[in-house]
Amino acid sequence: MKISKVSVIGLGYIGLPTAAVLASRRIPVIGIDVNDHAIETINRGEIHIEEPELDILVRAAVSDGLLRASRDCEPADVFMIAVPTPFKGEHEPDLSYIEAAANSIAPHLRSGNLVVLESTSPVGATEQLAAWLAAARPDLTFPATHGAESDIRVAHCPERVLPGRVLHEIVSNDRIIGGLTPRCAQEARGLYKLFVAGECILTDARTAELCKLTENSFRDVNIAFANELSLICDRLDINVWELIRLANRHPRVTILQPGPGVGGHCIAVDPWFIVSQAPEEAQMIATARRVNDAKPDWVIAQVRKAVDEVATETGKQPGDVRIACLGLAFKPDIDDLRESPALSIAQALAQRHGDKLIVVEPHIKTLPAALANSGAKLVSLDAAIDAADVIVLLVDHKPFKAVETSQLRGRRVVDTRGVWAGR
Ligand code: SAJ
Repeated sequence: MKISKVSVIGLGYIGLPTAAVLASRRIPVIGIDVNDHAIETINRGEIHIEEPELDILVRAAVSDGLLRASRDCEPADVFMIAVPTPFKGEHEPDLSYIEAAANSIAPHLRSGNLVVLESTSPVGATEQLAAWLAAARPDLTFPATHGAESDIRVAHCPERVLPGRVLHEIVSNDRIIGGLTPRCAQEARGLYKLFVAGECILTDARTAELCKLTENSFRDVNIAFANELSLICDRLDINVWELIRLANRHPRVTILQPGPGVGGHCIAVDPWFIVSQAPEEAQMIATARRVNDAKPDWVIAQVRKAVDEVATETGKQPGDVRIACLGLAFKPDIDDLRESPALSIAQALAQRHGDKLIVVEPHIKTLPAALANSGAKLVSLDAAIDAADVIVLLVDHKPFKAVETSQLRGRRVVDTRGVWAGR
């Protein structure tokens, strides 16, 4: 298949780097998004998200005329869908963004086109996507009815990149490509081979869907184990960071790190897709989700305990004790606040402490809406350490790691990431 133009639907954390990397391989790309701010920013050659080196790539792609963003879809050889797949209600997957993408692509489809779903999806979503396209375009044939001879090829190739390392991993990671037919998978491999140095391994779409969910569930279960250990250690008065360091000296033990909870739009979401499709079987996956989801409340209780101790020692009212939250992002050295446990902890503390809460987040310029009218203030790291009675380390951002423990003298510290407590 000749690929002379690719359309990427969804210009977020996955779609924009994918579009930029394709453009860097001299493939003309049009990016489609519903967010006007994103479109305008990209068309100026700038970026609306933070990801190392992405700005350089986007600037070059736009100035070379190889990347353009728009609200409106147009004909292309390949359509790559990278839209969100959140959950709704009782953790059931919400495919409405994929459906909207299908509706925007459908009028522009031509025989010979390839449609690839990159969004993390429940099992069956790729078949559903093809069904939506087929319903909108009865004049074209699709794999469900015409197999290898179909006019339109549809495949799932789940993204697997780690925020903060996207541009490296987008090229170096192996890719799992699941086709609705083997021919669909082979054509999709032709696309990925344009920029992927890792191996492209072919399978069917349903296996590829569950493969991605499995990877993130595996990580979630392992983080839940670490988080549970942190509770056990607190109960038994043992330093969990030292414990894990020592246990990991065993040649077959690799325990992850406890934290304030699991955030982001992937690991805190995807395991629920498995639970919702196999609720009776997915016992451990569901329990891990609950363990990780309960961690922020445990941290809040730890902070309350520290606040009460300060209040007793100083004679202050607990509501007057000054708390500094270090970090709001869902993981270190990024600006992404989505599903961030750090943000939900700060929000809960702001409800009680209002203007006595100070926040440090080096990756943002203004407080997010969740904290905007709470009285909380965004300050510098030094100002926060100076002013706080209780310091709550929520994210292991680089500047926080550089703080000397001597600077913390006289303050209560709740260190959810082991930055100082683990030294
Ligand atoms: N976390 C811990 N302890 C750890 C590791 C992580 O508490 O030892 C927390 C982080 O702080 C964060 C959350 O887990 O709140 C998730 O962070 P992460 O770095 O594990 O993963 P994500 O969500 O940034 O990216 C994951 C990756 N999946 C796997 O590693 C299996 C990535 O490769 C996927 O592409 C991405 O999900 C996705 O988009 O699905």
